[in-house]
Amino acid sequence: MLEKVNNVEDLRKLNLNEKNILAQEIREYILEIVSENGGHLASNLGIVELTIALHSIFDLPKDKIVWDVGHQSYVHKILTGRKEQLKTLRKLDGIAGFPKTSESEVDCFNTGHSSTSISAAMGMAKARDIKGENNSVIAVIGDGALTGGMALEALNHVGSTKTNMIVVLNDNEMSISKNIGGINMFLSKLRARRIYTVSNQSGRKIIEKIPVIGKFTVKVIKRLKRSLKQLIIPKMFFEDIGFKYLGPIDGHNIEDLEYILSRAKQLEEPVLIHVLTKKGKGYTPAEENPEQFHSAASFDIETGKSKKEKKDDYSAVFGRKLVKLAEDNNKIVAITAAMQSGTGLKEFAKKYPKRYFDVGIAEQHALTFAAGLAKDGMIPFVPIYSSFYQRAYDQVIHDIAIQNLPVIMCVDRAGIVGSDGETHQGLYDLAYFNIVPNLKIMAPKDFQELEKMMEYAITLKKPVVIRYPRGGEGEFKFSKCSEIKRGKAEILKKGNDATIIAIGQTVSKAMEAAKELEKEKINVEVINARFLKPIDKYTILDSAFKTRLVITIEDGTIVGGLGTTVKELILDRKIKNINVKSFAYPDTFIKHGTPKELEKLYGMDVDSIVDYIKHKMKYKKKNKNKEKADKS
Ligand SMILES: Cc1ncc(C[n+]2csc(CCOP(=O)(O)OP(=O)(O)O)c2C)c(N)n1
Repeated sequence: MLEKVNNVEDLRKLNLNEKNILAQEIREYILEIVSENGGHLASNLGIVELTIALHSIFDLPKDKIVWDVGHQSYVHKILTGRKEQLKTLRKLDGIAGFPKTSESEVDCFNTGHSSTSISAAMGMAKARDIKGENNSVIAVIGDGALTGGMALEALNHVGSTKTNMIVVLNDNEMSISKNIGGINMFLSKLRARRIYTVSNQSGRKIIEKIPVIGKFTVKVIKRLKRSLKQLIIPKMFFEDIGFKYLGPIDGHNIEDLEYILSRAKQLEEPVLIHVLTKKGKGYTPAEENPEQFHSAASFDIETGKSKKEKKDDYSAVFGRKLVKLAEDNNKIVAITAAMQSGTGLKEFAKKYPKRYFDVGIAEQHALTFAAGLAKDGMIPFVPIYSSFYQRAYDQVIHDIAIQNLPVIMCVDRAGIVGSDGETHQGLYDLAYFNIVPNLKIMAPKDFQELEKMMEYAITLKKPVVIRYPRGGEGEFKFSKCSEIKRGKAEILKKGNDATIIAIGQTVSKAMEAAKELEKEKINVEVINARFLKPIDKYTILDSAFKTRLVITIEDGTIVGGLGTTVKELILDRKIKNINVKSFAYPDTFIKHGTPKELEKLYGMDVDSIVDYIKHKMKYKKKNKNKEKADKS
């Protein structure tokens, strides 16, 4: 069936039975691709029938579907002309793992971060109304994403303004791990209701057809139903805030889905369709372990086992160290925004359930909650991915930094993350935290230094940022780690020809480059900055005076981070004849690809650094010889 279906027109020619066969074939196809390329498997397996039904009822691009997070859009891509291209999923220059307006006109909005769909869809619905057009707008959002404040803010707005749009709530009871919180408790009450079926719908249609008495009967039944609902379910939250609630409905029954979607299409008010699905549907390992298959690296289809050798990574080191620190210090608490395993907190959660908090996909709340804990004597560690820290920027400034509260903000997945692409690259945290007063910003060169920084952060009793990358240590192995001192950099190698100042993971690159350059008799000084803030002015300026050629390296944006800070330092001192070159990512959004590919593409690999210094040294030598000749 999949062979015959290249686009929505082909899909619409199929009967129900054929659509069900197609659903199974799409599952197999996605499984094949994701087992090779890696990707968000479980969410896509769970949404196959719903996507088929959506495309059977709505006409894109006239109608708009906004996919929340967007990680579940593979089926949509298959059905909208990108079936073959999906084989390049998440590869450099291949199909993105999230909706991209640049990829197709039926991807009406770029997503990647959670809880944005209802706001964006509402904007499109209001724009339609202002323009006097007539199309449907649908937000497809998971129960996990519904825990994000922005989704609730949007529901609040849509319901009260009676905006004509549809919210499809894809409820699989899972965020990445088990969904949590009051909304989830409320949804479970709704789930407990009998599933909405076409049969009771058609019964209702028959009654509706009886003239006069039919209408009266419908009214009575409606009233009765409402009062029953109120008896069984304490509060119909969605209806109370202005939505028509339809559901719950079986999310793997295409017929029922098509029926309810076409009904919703006719209504001219906010509609919420509550769809129940199974995450990982159809692939046993993913059904049994949806968390592991939420986002998986390449794996063996038969066994479900990862093909990638499991190596230690920064998140795991962070998690283990936090457990140790918490043994001796009962003030330490840990907060996650729905990323328990990704941030290495599984063991902590098990060992210290009272001091562990999963707040849902709610980064803003996580940080202000941490501020409250810190204000009253606790020591909160808050590991959140760099790109998701963006969500909580004002909370960091307003609730933590201004009050100088000792919250330890651990910025995981800092730097290039790879295949998830531009929404997930952790390239901005150095720059956006750099301008916030009161913060101390550190980045470790290896695991050992991360542990030392965590210990040191506790002693500071001030707001601290520690940023570390996805995955493991760099190529260069450091034998020891000196004590961390406030605002002090670490000179790792002495030299006179050039100064390399690096921070975090890029320190390993600096040492590799230095080793390469030694072969050419170029002797560089390598400084591990350790702190971006406060920056170690003296160590940096001393070395700059000596070598007159300064290279900075950071896995962040070229604007506002280490490079900018070092350049300002040198300009402030009005030092002449010092060359400064910054290796950082350009002022643009960095697409998906492997970290290695992207490093090479943007000249951030060791070879590019070595080539630059070699070239500069030739120039420097020429100048020196000329100076000598002039003097003689
Ligand atoms: C702001 C933000 N925080 C965290 C994430 C990481 N994340 C991606 S998907 C996901 C869970 C989403 O659950 P749900 O919406 O129920 O979708 P499902 O995968 O279960 O279909 C999380 C926490 C994110 N994308 N954006």
